[in-house]
Amino acid sequence: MEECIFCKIITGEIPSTTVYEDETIKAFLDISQTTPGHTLIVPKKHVADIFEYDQTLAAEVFGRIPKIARAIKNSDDSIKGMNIVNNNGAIAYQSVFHSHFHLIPRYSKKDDFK
Ligand code: DGP
Repeated sequence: MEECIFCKIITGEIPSTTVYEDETIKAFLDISQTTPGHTLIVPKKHVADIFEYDQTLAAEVFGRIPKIARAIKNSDDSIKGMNIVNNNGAIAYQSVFHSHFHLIPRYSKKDDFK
């Protein structure tokens, strides 16, 4: 996918701050930090949205979320919880059409929710 921003981030053509990476996924900081540590988990295979996942890709991507979520939480004692969000389709506020999961750390009951 030549024009896909996230494909370019995966190849390193566009710089990003990597949180975690293996053969299947890359996790990097969202350019627009809803809260500090806001991370995107992106499959390296270009799939537009969740409707394009097969069982194998679903297991690979979903299976890695808890480990990355734990690593983010363990990196900062003040993180109390996390929103895990996946937008599918423009109508559901997806803006980058390479599937991804948002991990948004929460710091207190009334944190800096944007
Ligand atoms: P969504 O609206 O769910 O499709 O989220 C797309 C997210 O991608 C949005 O929170 C901003 C982020 N984003 C867009 N372009 C870039 C970029 O070039 N680098 C990084 N790190 N994040 C980006």
